[in-house]
Amino acid sequence: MSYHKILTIQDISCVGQCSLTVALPILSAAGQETCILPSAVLSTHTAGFTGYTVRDLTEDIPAITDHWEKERIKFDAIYTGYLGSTQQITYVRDIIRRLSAPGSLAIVDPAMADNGRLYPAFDMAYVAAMKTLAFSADIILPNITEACFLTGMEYREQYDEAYIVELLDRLSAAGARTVVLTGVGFREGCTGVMVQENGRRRYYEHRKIAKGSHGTGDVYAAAFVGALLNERDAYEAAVIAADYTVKCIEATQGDPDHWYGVKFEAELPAYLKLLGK
Ligand code: PXL
Repeated sequence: MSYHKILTIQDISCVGQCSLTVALPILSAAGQETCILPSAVLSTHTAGFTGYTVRDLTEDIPAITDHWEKERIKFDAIYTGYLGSTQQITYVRDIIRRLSAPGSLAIVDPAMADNGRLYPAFDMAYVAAMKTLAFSADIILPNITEACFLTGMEYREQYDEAYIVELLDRLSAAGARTVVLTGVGFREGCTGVMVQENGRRRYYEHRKIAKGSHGTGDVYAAAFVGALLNERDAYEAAVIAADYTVKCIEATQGDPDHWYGVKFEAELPAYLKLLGK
C-alpha cells in the first residue's frame, strides 16, 4: 500500500505555478493524501512580478499545530518548501517533532535562492534558521545556490566534479542525511541531479533547456516526494522527478507569455506513467 498522509508546508502564490498550487495537484495525482499548511498567501510569486501582496501566516501556525495534535493527527511525511519567515522555521521544526508518525520522513526543499542570489524576501538570518531545519531533515533538495548558502561555500557558475563533491560532503558533514542536489551540469546542453546517501553518490544527467524556467524547483521537489511515497528510493525518485520536470519545461517552451511557471498540469499523465500508474 502506498497511500500516505503527507503534510506540505509552503506558501500559496495565488498566481505563478509554484509552491502549494504545484505541490497539491502533483502529490494528489501521485495518489497521496495531501494536507497543506500555507506559510503565507501572496498575490503572485516574487521572481519577476513586482508589487505583489504578501500575508504572512506565521501567527496562525501554533494554534493550527495545537488543534492537529489535539485531534491526534500524524503525518507519514512532512515536506517543506518556501516558508514565510524565520520564526516560521522554528514552528515547522516543532510540527515535525510533534506531528510525525513513527517512521515519518522530513523532506526539506530549502527554497530560498537561485542563480547565486537569495530570493528578495530573505536575508542571512533566514539562511541561519534554514540550516537548523535542513540539517535535521531526512532528505534535502537544494540547488547549487542553496547548497552554497547552507555550507558557506563560494557560488560558482563554472565548476568541476570536485567542487560538487565538496559541496555534498560539507552538507553531509553538517548533518544532511540524503542530499538531492539539483541543477548539476558538467557538459554543454546538459544538467542533472546528484544524489548522495550513505556515502554513495549517484548522478543522473538530462537535457538542459536553455531558458531558465520559474517554479521548476517546486515541480521537481513535489514530483520527487510523490515518487518517494510510491516506494521509490531517493535516486529512483530523483530520476522520475527529473524526467517529468523536463517534460513540463518542454510543454511550456515556445509560449513567451508563460514566463512565470511551467505547464505541469498537461504532463501529469506522463508523470503517472513514470510512476507506473
Ligand atoms: O518557486 C519558489 C518560490 C515559491 N514561493 C514564492 C516565491 C518563489 C520563488 O521566487 O517567490 C513566493
